[in-house]
Amino acid sequence: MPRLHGVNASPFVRKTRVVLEEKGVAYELVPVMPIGVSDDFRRISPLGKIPCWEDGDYTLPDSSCICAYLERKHPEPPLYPAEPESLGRALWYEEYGDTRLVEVLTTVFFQRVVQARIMKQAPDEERVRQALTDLVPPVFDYLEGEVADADGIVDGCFGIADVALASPFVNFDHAGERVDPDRWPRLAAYVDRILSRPSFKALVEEEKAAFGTL
Ligand SMILES: N[C@@H](CCC(=O)N[C@@H](CS)C(=O)NCC(=O)O)C(=O)O
Repeated sequence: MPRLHGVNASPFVRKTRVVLEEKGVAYELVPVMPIGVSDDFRRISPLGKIPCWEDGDYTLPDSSCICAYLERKHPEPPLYPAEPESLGRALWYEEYGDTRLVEVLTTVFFQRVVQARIMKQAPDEERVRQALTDLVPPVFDYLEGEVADADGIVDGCFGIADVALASPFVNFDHAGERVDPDRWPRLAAYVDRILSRPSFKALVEEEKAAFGTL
């Protein structure tokens, strides 16, 4: 059976697992914490990052590479638009989710969950406050103007863009934060809609049990 190396809390591992769930691909999750990784792991993931895919002799790091590979390997249901302009938009939102959104939302997650719950040290609430007041609002303002009242952000169809955009919001939720529906009503509804898909729900329950945030 193919193996996915990584741990749950990572928005990139979650993104890949949701794609695997949506496509109905069976796999084994091999726990790898991305700190001080072994030489063996670095051979299959040269940047030392999670996730990394392994199927027999074939190995592939990076969530975006793995998800694109899975799309070709298991085409149904399609998660990437066929039309060039739509595909371009989907890849842009995936990139935005993986970079800016992960950066601002996981700052809060790192302090409240990793630092406080896992490392048992006082969270830096000043950093959290700064993230929530300075970094998060411009990102949410942008997304509020982009999301649709539909199954997905690109052409109204659920796909890779929605998986990548919604995944970091699970970390935000673990940190006790949600999108304020009074300030960003379309974004709040969009995130709720995507995270209520069975593929996300099962993983989120598993994570909440592990983090004690149920
Ligand atoms: N672009 C990569 C990013 C992966 C990534 O940054 N993973 C984090 C965990 S959330 C990691 O492994 N960090 C360890 C490090 O940066 O050394 C992807 O999409 O898979």
